[in-house]
Amino acid sequence: MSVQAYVVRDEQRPPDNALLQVVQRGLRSQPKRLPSWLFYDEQGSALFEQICEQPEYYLTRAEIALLSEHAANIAEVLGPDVRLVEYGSGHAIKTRLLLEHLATPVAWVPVELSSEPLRLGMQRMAQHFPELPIQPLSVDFTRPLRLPVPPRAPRRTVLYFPGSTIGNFEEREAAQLLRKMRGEMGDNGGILVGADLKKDRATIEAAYNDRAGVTEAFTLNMLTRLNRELGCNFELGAFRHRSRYNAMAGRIETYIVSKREQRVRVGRLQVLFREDEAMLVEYSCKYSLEDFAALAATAGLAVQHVWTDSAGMFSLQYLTRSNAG
Ligand code: AVI
Repeated sequence: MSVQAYVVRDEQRPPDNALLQVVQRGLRSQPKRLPSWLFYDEQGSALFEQICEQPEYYLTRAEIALLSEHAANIAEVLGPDVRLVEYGSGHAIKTRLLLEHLATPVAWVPVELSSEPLRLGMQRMAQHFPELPIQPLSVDFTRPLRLPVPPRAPRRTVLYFPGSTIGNFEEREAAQLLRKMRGEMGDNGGILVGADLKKDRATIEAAYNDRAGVTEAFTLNMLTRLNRELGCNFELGAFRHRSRYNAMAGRIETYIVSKREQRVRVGRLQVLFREDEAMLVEYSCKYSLEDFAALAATAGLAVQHVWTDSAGMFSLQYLTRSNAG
C-alpha cells in the first residue's frame, strides 16, 4: 500500500459552540429542523451500516447488484489511468467492485470528515489493492477540495459519489454541490453519482420504516448525540421517528415527532415542543431519469451514461461538463 502521510484534521467539524448555534437556530425556526449530518456520530454511522443490511432497505443491495452487473462497462466508459476521488467513506464492496475493473488507476482519494470510517475504509481497500496509491483527505466534501498531487498524471479525475447521498441535499444545495464537483474534476473529468429512482410509495416507505426499528434508532440517536455533546435533556422515550413519502416533491421526509408537550434544555434555551410537533431531520430525494438530468443541467453537467440494476430500483449516472455549462 502506498498511503500518503496525512494528518487527520477534525477542524471542519464545528466547535461545540458553533454546533450549539446550529442546533439552537434549527430549533428556533418554524417548523423546527435539524441538519441530517448530525446523524453521523460513531453510533449513527454504525446504525447506518445496519440499515443497509435491513431487508426493506433496497438501495444498497440494488446498487451492489448494479455494480456487479455493470462495473466492467462502467470501467470501460471511464477509461484507463483514472484518479478516483470518492465522496464519503464508501461502502467497501461498492468501491472494490469498481476498482477491480478500472485499468491502471492512478490513485484512490477517499474524502471523509470522520477519521475512524476513513481509517477503516483505507485499511479494507489496502488489503485488496496493495499496489494502489491511497491519498486520503479528512475534510468535509461539501467544501471546496484541494486534491493532493497525484503520484502520476491521471487521464481523468472521476468524482465518485455513491449511495444516493446526493438525495439528502435539497435541490438547490444538490445543484451547488454538483457545480463545485464540476470545478474539481477538471475539463476532462466526470462525476459518477448514485441516485435512487422513483418507485411505488410502499417500497420507498418500507425502506425508511424497517420492521426491526433500526431506522428509528438511527433517527433518535441524533437526540442522544445532542444530549451527550451539548448537555441537552431530550428524553428519548418522549419522541418518535416518522418517515413518509411526499410524492409531489419526490422525497422521503423524516421527522422526529414529540409524543407530548414538553420542554427541552438546549444550552441556555428552553425549547417548547407541542404534542405531535414534528421536527424535520432529513430529506431523501428520489428521481426519475428526467429529474436527474434536469438537476445535472442546472449545474452545467450532462448525463453521458446511466446504469440501473435489473429491477430498475437504483441508478448510477456518469456526468461530464455540458457545452452549455
Ligand atoms: C445516506 N443516505 C443516502 C441514506 C438515505 O437513504 O437517505 C440515509 C438514511 N436515512 C435513513 N435511512 C437511510
